[in-house]
Amino acid sequence: MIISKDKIQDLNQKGLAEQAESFGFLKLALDKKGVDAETIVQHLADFQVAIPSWALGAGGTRFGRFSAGGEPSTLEQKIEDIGLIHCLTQTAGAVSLHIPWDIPSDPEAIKQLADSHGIAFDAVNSNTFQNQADQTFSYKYGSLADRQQAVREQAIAHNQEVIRIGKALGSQSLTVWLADGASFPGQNNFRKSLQHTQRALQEIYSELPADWRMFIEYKPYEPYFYSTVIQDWGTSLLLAEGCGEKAFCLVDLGHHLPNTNIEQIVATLMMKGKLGGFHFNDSKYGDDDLTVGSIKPYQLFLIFNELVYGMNNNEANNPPLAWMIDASHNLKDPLEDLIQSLEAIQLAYAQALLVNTPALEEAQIQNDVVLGQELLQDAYRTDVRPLIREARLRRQGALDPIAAYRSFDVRNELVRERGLKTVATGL
Ligand code: PSV
Ligand code: MN
Ligand code: MN
Repeated sequence: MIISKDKIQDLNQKGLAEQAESFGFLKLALDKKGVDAETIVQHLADFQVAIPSWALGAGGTRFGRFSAGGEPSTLEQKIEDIGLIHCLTQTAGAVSLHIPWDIPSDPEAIKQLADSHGIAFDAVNSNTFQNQADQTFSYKYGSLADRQQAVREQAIAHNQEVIRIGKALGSQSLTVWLADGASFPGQNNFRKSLQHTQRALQEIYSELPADWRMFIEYKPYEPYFYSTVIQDWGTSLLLAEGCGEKAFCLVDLGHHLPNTNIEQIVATLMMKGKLGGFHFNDSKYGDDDLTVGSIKPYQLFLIFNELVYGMNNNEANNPPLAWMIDASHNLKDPLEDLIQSLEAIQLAYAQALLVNTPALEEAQIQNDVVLGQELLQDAYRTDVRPLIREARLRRQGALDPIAAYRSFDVRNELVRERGLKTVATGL
């Protein structure tokens, strides 16, 4: 075993005194502000984010792909990789599968393996943006929105199959992201595409088990560059409402045009009780899928501020959200990248938990614009790393997961086990 709780505990020893000191110091400072550090630590320890099965290998671009070496080539190996991340961070307690990239041959055995690593099965993702070897009709011009009924039926049947696979694994949600769109004016009829999509989603929805939810993801462009059928949160909401109470919108951070106010979208959807899932990543230009928090950490904090507000106020009974990292690229070791993303998510969450909401509301009532900004930035500028380390420590995770990953020489161990020229299935 490359990593174990015992090995982690041994490694933690030399940092324990320093952690006790920095945590004690911050706890006192927060006490003075009326903030209970213990409650925040508990929230952080409970917070789990799903790892998508397609993020464990090096991502590629259309210009090339550079393998990380030791990449997982089976679903079992993917679960093992998530097990490694979870063991270190104690934050990655779920996996989100992509079908057909990860069809389990023996669902019971996979469930047991995941269970042995403390990993649950989060949303299952369907794929009608690629053709599969055995399919009859092509998705070249569309799937759920396609003008041909036979293509739509094939795509509907695929989604229903994904639900069946997810059921066998204990998943309770389906995420639908559609590539459907057009690259040239005149290519598609907007109205018909949307109507086809709505009816197809309704059919998929009708097969959803009673305790399941359906997440409808939106994206403004790519792979098509003139129009996308589910282009924004409004379209996603329209479609979700057209399906029923188990259908929700899914916000992926990278799926917005530059400068979109994503925190406002989050607030609106939660207020309506219609935010179902959240995909984390970061970007400078578009759907860049960069490491969470690597480019716009303040935006991430502002988004978490709205998420925390929604969770605390149980707005319109918005259900607990399905959290997932949706990022992979071709430079870093993918496991180190995911560890960094998890850390960035925890940082933003912790900072948002520090916001003095009553004072902020009072500042808003008084039109004290300066104080409103001061209150938010006071939380954002607090070094919350001792809280995050404490949460990990209490769950027997690593004080410093990246340092631990490197000290256990994980990547080289994986290369020794699996080889250097490996290609993980998926994006
Ligand atoms: C494509 O943009 C995408 O990244 C979507 O965000 C989906 O969630 C993901 O692929 C997997 O289908
Ligand atoms: Mn996504
Ligand atoms: Mn994306």
